[in-house]
Amino acid sequence: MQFASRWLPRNGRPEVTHATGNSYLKDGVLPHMWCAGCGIGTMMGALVRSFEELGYRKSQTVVVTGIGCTGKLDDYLVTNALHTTHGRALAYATGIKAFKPELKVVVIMGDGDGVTIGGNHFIHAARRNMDLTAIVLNNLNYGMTGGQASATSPGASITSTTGYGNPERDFDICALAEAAGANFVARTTTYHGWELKDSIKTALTKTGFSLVEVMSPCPTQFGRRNEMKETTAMLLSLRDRATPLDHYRELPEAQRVGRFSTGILVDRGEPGFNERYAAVRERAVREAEGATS
Ligand SMILES: Cc1ncc(C[n+]2csc(CCOP(=O)(O)OP(=O)(O)O)c2C)c(N)n1
Repeated sequence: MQFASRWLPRNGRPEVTHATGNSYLKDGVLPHMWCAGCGIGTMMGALVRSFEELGYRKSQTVVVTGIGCTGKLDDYLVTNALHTTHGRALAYATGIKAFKPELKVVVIMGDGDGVTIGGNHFIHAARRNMDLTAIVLNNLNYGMTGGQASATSPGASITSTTGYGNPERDFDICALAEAAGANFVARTTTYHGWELKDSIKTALTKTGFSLVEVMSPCPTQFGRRNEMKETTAMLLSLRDRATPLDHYRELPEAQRVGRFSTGILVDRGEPGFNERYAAVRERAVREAEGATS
């Protein structure tokens, strides 16, 4: 089965890609398990197209996931894969990349995995500027376990654990990554399929910690409780809320309510962990040899 090869980008300019990414999918795995309207399949399509366009070798690529609907993604791929524990995917990925810097390591997480139970690993992977690409699909709740509130469920939203409205405030995942030191941060949505593929592709080419936040409310658990009963309503909401960074910056505070900035939000280009670590190792070896000679 082939993914549709046409996307309608935000500016309405139709573009065509011949990349299907199909060679990175296991035979016979489609149709996938995700609910109708869920964006995880869209994200997987963007990821495998990016691999194809960048010519990623399967044997050199490792997709690391945690637990959750989003964490099921590695089941579909023929790359190396490591399905880890809830919230700890970045810790496993850090070990892989530190030991084998030549591998391309991509970490796929839900918002629960990535920044709720996994918040501490997330902060420190960004602080270390680990040479990883983290893709967080933000569906605004714990999808797999029944739609409980996560650290990204908006204040006042209705979830299975906040039946009268969420009293907590939500994380801005991109702001968190930026503050912690990530080299590259981008945000887009599953409505903007073409931009999604480009964001992932760009992130994969960066050194240091790169993050793509993919906004895609869970239609089954979150949408139906929060006035997005139909999948189309959810997609139109993504279309209307997503605001390119330049435009977002110009908006007065009051007009930012209900919107989020999209595009490349941070691009620092600082040395990543592997480069810094190699320099430290070299110095240590030099000094140790100097001490024994
Ligand atoms: C340590 C641990 N705590 C809790 C769970 C139960 N659990 C499994 S998936 C999940 C929620 C996943 O939510 P998220 O990471 O946002 O992914 P989604 O399913 O929404 O894609 C939870 C709480 C678990 N497997 N392990």
